Amino acid sequence: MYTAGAALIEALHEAGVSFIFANLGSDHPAIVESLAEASATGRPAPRLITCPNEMVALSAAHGFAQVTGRAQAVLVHVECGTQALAGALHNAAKGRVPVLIFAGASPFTQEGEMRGSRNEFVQWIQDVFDQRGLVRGYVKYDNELRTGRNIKQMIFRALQFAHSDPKGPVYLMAAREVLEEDVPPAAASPENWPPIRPCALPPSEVGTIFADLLKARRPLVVTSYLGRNPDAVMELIRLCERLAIGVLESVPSYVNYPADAGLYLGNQWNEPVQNRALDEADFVLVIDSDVPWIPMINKPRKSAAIYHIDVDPLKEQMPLWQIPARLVFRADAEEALRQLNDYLDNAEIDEEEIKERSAHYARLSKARREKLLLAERLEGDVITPAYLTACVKRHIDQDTIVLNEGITNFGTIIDHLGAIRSGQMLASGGGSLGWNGGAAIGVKLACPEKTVICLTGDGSYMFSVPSSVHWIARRYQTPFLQIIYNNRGWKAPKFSTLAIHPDGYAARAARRDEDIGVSFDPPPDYSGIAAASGGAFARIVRRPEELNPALAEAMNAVRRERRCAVLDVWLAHL
Ligand SMILES: Cc1ncc(C[n+]2csc(CCOP(=O)(O)OP(=O)(O)O)c2C)c(N)n1
Ligand SMILES: [Mg+2]
Repeated sequence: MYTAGAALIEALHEAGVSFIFANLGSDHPAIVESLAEASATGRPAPRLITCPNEMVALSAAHGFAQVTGRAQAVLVHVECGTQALAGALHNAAKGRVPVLIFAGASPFTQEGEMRGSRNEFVQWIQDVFDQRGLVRGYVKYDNELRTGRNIKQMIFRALQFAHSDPKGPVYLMAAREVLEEDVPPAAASPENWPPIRPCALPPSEVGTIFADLLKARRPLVVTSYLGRNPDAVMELIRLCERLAIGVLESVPSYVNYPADAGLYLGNQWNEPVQNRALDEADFVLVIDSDVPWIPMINKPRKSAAIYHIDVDPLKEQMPLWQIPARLVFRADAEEALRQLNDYLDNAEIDEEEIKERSAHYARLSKARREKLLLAERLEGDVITPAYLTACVKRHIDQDTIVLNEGITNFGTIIDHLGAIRSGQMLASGGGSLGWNGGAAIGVKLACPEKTVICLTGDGSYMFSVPSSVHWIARRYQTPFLQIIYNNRGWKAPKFSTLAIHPDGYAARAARRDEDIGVSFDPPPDYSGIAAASGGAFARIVRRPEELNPALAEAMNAVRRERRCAVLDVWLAHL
């Protein structure tokens, strides 16, 4: 016999969970006790990472899963800790990232009827009617463990949900009495709850897609998160190169195509302009994208043949969604692209047409890269986001992973990083700010041999709870470099207001350099926060000539001294 808490830890270990990102409370004695026992007796168990903030804990599990595909555990305190997961839960859900969240629940007995019965005042305060309801809009599966006797089965089933496409967070909770229950070991094995195998296209439809594709003069792929699977990128390259199909990324959260390829036509974000490649396209294959374009201003022409392949084509968590696709498929990008590539082996292809098209896209792509190079030139004595990113790029090797939470500089960062390897750049995939610091910890725990660099807005740095992040980073030795694109405030909400009220009071006030509620003047000492909480190398960079020496020192701190570095780089005021 052992406790249900011990069975839970054993189940996590057996399921391949390496880390428990934990913020503890009165609900966790059985778990803390069984981890201490495992450590004392040499029994294998996941490693507990103490996380002073829940959002950071979940962001760390998010980053870990993005680079490994594997859900880690996040342990939080009853309903309070669940609430404190905050926007990180939104990010994991929207980014379709697998994570297992476990929360305790207030004990359900109050007179010592069972081990674990209430003995602290707060257990009356923290008892709520619908704890699982707090997360239900964001998790793929939620349940309460009512006995320790099938706790392993329940953990394996929750992980099966988390790891099956569309992937996402799952939530389990259990009261203290349940976790304290003495239970016999259960003969359950995670192999009996395998994730669902990837879906393919119906074979009869592959020819239908090709009928339009082979007729097209300007075929285009639009994608955002296909690159979460590097093998899907390989298949996409094979298809696009064979048929000379252009590739446009839309708010990419992964590297979906090598940026130096002649078929790569760049990325789009919120720009209120019609994208030329999208306008010219007569065939558009949307693969794995939540927002392939924003149709008010930017969309394909009416006559374009649009096909849509996605792990989540219905966008089941989005109340409003539609693109005018002829056919829609729920399929795994790698599988579907491989089917298309196999079909291609026997298709009749007009090689002249392909030559013409390759040359056309290569011209567009070259012009784009030349324009980007021009933008990287420094003029005057203000550091521009393009210049900054180009300087960072010089420090990036094949073992570097960049985390992008650049907000209004998101697209600029992608443009000027010019990532060419899948996995080299990640974004959260969600819309709740503050992912980057925690995610860097998770990425570094998953890939200790990689260099991790976060590029973040100043607002997003504050959202990321840097005091917690840098304390964890030092404690668990996950050094990374964080570069703050400091425009002294929130530029995005200013853009939003000016887009709707271009000549209103706010716009006029902004033109007079008055604050409309978005400025951080006087700004905090951002890098000082990291130095104080985690001993990070800290530097403020205000002038262009200071940038490269500071970058070199910061890289040295991360790679040689193995400590975090934060560069607070001042850009033009928002
Ligand atoms: C948790 C959360 N709160 C608020 C917002 C709204 N929001 C979107 S962008 C933004 C500004 C971010 O500031 P910063 O990181 O400095 O980037 P900048 O806009 O200056 O480029 C805000 C507040 C959000 N997306 N998420
Ligand atoms: Mg800012």
